[in-house]
Order: sequence, then C-alpha cells, then structure tokens
Amino acid sequence: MSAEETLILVKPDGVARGLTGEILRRIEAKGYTINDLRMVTASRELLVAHYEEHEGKPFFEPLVEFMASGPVVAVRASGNRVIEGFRALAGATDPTAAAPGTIRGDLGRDWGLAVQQNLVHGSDSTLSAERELSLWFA
Ligand code: DAT
Ligand code: MG
Repeated sequence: MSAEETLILVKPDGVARGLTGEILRRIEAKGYTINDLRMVTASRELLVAHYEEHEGKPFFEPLVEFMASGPVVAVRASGNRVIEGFRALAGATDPTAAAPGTIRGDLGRDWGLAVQQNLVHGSDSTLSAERELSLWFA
C-alpha cells in the first residue's frame, strides 16, 4: 500500500511574509515526505476549480482574488494519515481561533484584518486530495 497523499498550499500571505521555509520545515519535522513542489501564480480558472465547493458563498470572490494576488507554493506531501494530520498541523481556519502549536495559531494574523489570509491550505479528504493534486500537478 502506498502512503496517503495530500495537497498543501502555502498561500500568497505565507510566501509574501517569508514563511515558506518555516511551513515546509514543520511539514518535514512531522515526518511527512515532500514528493513534489512548485511555485505558481494561479490562474482564476485554477482557483475557481480548486475552491468549487465554496462557489456562491460571500467570501468566494475575495478568496479567489486573494489567492491570485501572488505566488503560492504547491506541495505534494505524503505520509501515514497525512490528510487529517496536516489539517491538525495547520489549525483552525480562523487564525484567531487556531491553537498554539499550529501553523495558523503560531504564525497567522487576526482574521479581522484579512479574512482569507490563513497561510496554508490542506485537502480535507482523500477525494479532494486526489482532485486537487490533479489540478495543481497536472
Ligand atoms: P480551510 O482552509 O480550513 O479548509 P474552508 O475550506 O472552509 O477552510 O475555506 C476555504 C478558505 O476560505 C479558508 O482557508 C479561508 C476562506 N474562508 C473560509 N470561511 C470564511 C469566512 N467565513 N469568511 C471569509 N473567508 C473564509
Ligand atoms: Mg477547505
């Protein structure tokens, strides 16, 4: 059986703040393997497909706009239960609610300032991991 895989994104705020290395360090420190990695400024088309589950929600347009505003680092990572494990490592969606010790809890800034800016994305199921990996690593 091959190890589970997930898609991780260092979002534009993480790249702009110089936190790419720190975030990759945490992924590797946990024991996950980085199998592929690329820096890309995503097209609107890619982002709309990536966030299709959120289409129509009030935060959708600002989210897509923010995600297209600068380069992101897309990471193909693997490991035992990496999908659930990376989401635990990332912490709660809202950085102000994310626990200390998590990426968003330790490094994320007040959501009141910039709602979409929570540093990282991680796939939330095997199905979305497969779908998202095929989008970002076509
Ligand atoms: P997660 O990134 O933790 O999987 P999600 O899939 O629910 O969270 O939402 C995708 C992104 O959209 C999230 O990282 C930040 C933004 N977002 C989510 N809920 C939001 C809200 N209520 N207001 C503004 N932005 C939101
Ligand atoms: Mg999500």
